[in-house]
Amino acid sequence: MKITNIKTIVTCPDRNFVTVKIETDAGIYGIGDATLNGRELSVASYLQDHIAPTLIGKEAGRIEDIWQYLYRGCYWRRGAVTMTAIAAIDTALWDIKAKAANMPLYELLGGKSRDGVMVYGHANGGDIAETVDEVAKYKEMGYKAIRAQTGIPGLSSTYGVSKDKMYYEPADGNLPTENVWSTSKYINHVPKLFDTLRDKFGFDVHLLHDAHHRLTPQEAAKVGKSLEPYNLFWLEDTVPAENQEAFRMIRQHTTTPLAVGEVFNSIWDCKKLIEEGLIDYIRSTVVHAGGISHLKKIFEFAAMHHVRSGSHGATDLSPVCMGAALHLDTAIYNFGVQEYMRHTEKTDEVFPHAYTFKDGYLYPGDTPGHGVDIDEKLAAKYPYERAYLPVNRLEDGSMFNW
Ligand code: KDG
Ligand code: MG
Repeated sequence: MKITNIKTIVTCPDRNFVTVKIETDAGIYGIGDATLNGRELSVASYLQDHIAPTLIGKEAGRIEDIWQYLYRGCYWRRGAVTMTAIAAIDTALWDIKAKAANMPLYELLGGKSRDGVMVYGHANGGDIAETVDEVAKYKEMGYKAIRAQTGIPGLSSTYGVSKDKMYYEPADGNLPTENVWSTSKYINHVPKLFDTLRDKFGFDVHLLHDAHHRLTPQEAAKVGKSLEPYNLFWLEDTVPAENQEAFRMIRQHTTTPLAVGEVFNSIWDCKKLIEEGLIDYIRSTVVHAGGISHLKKIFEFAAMHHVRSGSHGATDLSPVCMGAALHLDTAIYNFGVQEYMRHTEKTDEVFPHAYTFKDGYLYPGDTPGHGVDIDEKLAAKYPYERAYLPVNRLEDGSMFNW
């Protein structure tokens, strides 16, 4: 089965998504997500201008060889744009292989290790009372795990606290929005949120929190320690993990479980974090970490070191990524949790999918492949709209500096 055509589809049904579609001479096609929030067109060009011409005529079933060809063959290894493009090709090829075998993808990845995939949703409010109301809504919908974020008194906006409640869209504006951040204000406020939530909802629901890479190691250690009485499922993205050693300091001072990895694109971003047991959850996902082939290797390496998966699943990762991630989540044995921010109705119409939500779990469905498709005609109705992720400054006007 040879690759005959590769299309890159850019569409904006409420937000931008990039999708790659690989067609074969057997009439089977596969699709992969290539969305990189705020940098979508760079990946589209990488796919269309650089990758597509090299793969026409190649054997579609040689997934590992094509992965290595794209990773090693281009000389310029890694990087978010490259790895997102490779991920999209890899996902589409796994989709083709599973469709050709007439099997849901999880069967090719080793079969089911679990029946359903526990997911967490985002409850966020401008203040603690509003966040409490949002957590109550997620509980009513059946969620077993809920991420809680709140605005910080004295700061006019906080990244991760969106106006939309059921979707999470941090990208906006024709030019980047600028947010102001104060760690001291945050550190004093966040334990109050979890104190109120545990008081109101007890300890039967998993609570998670994301610090969005805003802390120094010392500050992260302090936040982790202050949240210990509330028994969090995890504390996410405390420090930017470019310096993996920084997690040693946090680890020594707190037993709050640590999660990181949504911006990682390769095993080399987390090798030390995993092998030294500095984290509890690795949050990389299919679209940004080299596709199913590479993410599976990361998760298997993590399994050897008591680290579980917790894949990123914000609204800016398309339903194609979600579908693929759910098959991998279903197959691996060291699964932890899967993030699930719902997509808007318009997005779901463009990407019909087999996965379903019930009672706090997602189910990938049994459709051959990863179970997600793209309606190209509908997609063509929504042209790309420029949007950026916000920039952070400190109260003195300087760029956020760690
Ligand atoms: O594009 C960036 C978002 O996906 C990110 O801010 C979401 O932190 C996030 C999360 O945990 O979902
Ligand atoms: Mg995050």
